This record gives sequence, C-alpha cells and structure tokens, in this order.
Amino acid sequence: MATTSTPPPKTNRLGLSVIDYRGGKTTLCAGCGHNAISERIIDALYEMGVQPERVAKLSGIGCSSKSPAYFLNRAHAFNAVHGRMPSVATGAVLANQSLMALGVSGDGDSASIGVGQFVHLMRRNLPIIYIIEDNGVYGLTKGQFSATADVGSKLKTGVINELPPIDTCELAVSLGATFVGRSFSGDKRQLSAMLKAAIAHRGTVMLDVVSPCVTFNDHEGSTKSYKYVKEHEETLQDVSFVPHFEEIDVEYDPGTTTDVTMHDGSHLRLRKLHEDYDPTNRVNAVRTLTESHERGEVLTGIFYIDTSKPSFIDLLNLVEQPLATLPQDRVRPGREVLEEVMEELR
Ligand SMILES: Cc1ncc(C[n+]2csc(CCOP(=O)(O)OP(=O)(O)O)c2C)c(N)n1
Ligand code: SF4
Ligand SMILES: [Mg+2]
Repeated sequence: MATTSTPPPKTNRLGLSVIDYRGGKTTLCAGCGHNAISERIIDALYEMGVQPERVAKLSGIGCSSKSPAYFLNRAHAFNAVHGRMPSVATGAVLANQSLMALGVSGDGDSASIGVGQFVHLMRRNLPIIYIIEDNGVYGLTKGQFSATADVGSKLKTGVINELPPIDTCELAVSLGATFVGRSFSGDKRQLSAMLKAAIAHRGTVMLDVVSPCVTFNDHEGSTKSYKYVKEHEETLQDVSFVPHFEEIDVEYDPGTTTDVTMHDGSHLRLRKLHEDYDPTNRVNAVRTLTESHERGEVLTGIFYIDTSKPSFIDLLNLVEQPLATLPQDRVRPGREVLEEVMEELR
C-alpha cells in the first residue's frame, strides 16, 4: 500500500511556523475588527521572523486591550490598568531595550482616560509599536461614545454625538511620533505592509486601525461601521514593504513613489495614489488630516515618517546592555566609587 506523507509545515527564517506566533482562542465577538488585527499581527511577526520571546505585549483595558491574549503566546505580556499602558511600556523598554514593545490599546483607553499618558508617550519617541483598535465606542462597557467618535455619529439608541473627535494620528504627528498611519481592520494588504514596516522602525510607531465593533457600532448612522469605512475610505498611498533579508529587484519611479530606507535596511515603498504627498513633511501631514476630516473621509495610509530623529533610548544615552541584565557590580558600584563621586563634588 502506498503511503502518503504530509508536507512539512512552512517555516520562516528562524525555522518557526505560524503556529509559534498564535495565542489563545479569542473570546471577542465573531466579526469584531480586533480579531482581524490580531491575525495581521501574527502574520507580520511570522513573516518578519521576529523571535516571539523578544516581544513584550502591553495593553490597557477594553476589548482591544484583551486582544494580546489572542496572539503570540510565547511573548512577555502585561495587561495594565485602563489608559496606563504607556508608563508600563516606558518602564519595560527602559529596563530592557532588547525587547520589541508592542502596545495594543483602544480609542477609549488612549483618547479618553489615557490621553495624558498617550500624549507623553508620543513626544518621547520611545521605540514601541502602539496600535489603537479604533471603533469609536467603549465596546467592553456596552458601547458609549469614545473621544474618536465623529460629530453626527449615531448610537443604536438614537443618541447623536455632538462633540468634535480627537484625531489620534494628528495628535501623534504634532507631538513627535516618528511613524504615524491609519489603516482599516478589513484591509489585509495595507495593514500587513504597515505592520511589517512598523517592526523595522526604531522610534514610536502610532497606528490607528479603524476596527468596527459589530455589537455596538456597526449600524446605519455610525461612521466606524464596515459599510461606512468601505464607502468613505480614501487611500493616500499604495503601501508595500521589502524586508532587509529580501533582495529588492523592483525598479521604482521617484516621481510617483517614495522609497524610505528603514533602520534595519528594509525598504518602505509608498506609491502616491492621489496628490503629490510627502510623508516626511510634518506640517503638511497635520493639514492633510484636518482637510480630510472636513470632507468626511476616512483617510488611510502613512501620514508621517522620520527615520532620523533620535529615539528616547538614544537621548538617555543608556548603556547597550539591557539594564535588566546588568551584573550586580555595575548596578551597585560599591563604596569606593561612591566616595570618588563625593570627592569630586567637594
Ligand atoms: C479606571 C477605570 N475606569 C473605567 C473603567 C471601565 N472601562 C473598562 S473598558 C472601558 C473603555 C474601553 O474602550 P476602548 O478602549 O475603546 O476599548 P474597546 O472595548 O472599544 O475595544 C472603560 C471605560 C475601567 N475598567 N477602569
Ligand atoms: S463588544 Fe464590540 S469591541 Fe467588544 S468584542 Fe464585541 S464587537 Fe468587539
Ligand atoms: Mg473602542
């Protein structure tokens, strides 16, 4: 009898299969945009060959903040207090700069209770990938408006939002984050390319991902529903990404495409779709976002990128070895060193 052999599982450059990047089974609602984002995170980390144990997953409180439990079981994780993930992330990165920090937050977690912490994280350029899974509501507490809800957006109960939204991308660009973009949980191709580029960046990456809440905010009158986003999405560029371990063999026309060399030698390629948009111009990025709001669009793409600004780690001039693993004799130099310092101060 002929035997049939199953083909070996596909592996990445570390020899790991995609299963090594998975997490627990989701407890979020079926169809929730947050589940699709977890899938894209799994694929991006697998395809980039990131060692799972090198990642620190961080989050606050909300359905979105639960989602790190559904990817990367083998990573470090800290589910912090509501809106306080940025300070926990800052501590973790400063203690061990060899970790790759991946923060997942919600629009409520970041733009309401956590806005103070969000603001200070953005201005420091701490190396972190900060994702806001943006559904315009507090999903976990049954669908109240969050601060990213658009004026005129309607709840299922008929309540209409009259307060202007906070655009977290506009805020992040003006405060100093060095990689800022918006995507949609339903746009597999664009979100995957952005996540891979985010992994190659050293500095604060802020990605606002519109992620519909099918239970509380996916109806007629909502501006964060699948239907509304599909009908009103304006894409700034066609985003593609060539990792440093792959040969670049595609020619590009500098007139229509911006090529950004990332910190690790990867290439981010942005093919202009509409206007002559320069993603390295901060003032223009803020203006473009404001104008697109006025037109009622959901603008997606990479709004701003700067690969030259020093990160928070560079500014602090930290030793290269992670503080967490420095030996005792370097952490506690001893009485003689203290006396030397005191002598210098006399
Ligand atoms: C200090 C504190 N205040 C309020 C709450 C209640 N609460 C839990 S989650 C949440 C909002 C979550 O909204 P968002 O971050 O948008 O996440 P989503 O559930 O929409 O993904 C609130 C207000 C809390 N857990 N802790
Ligand atoms: S309540 Fe909304 S945000 Fe929360 S899991 Fe369900 S669909 Fe997702
Ligand atoms: Mg929300």
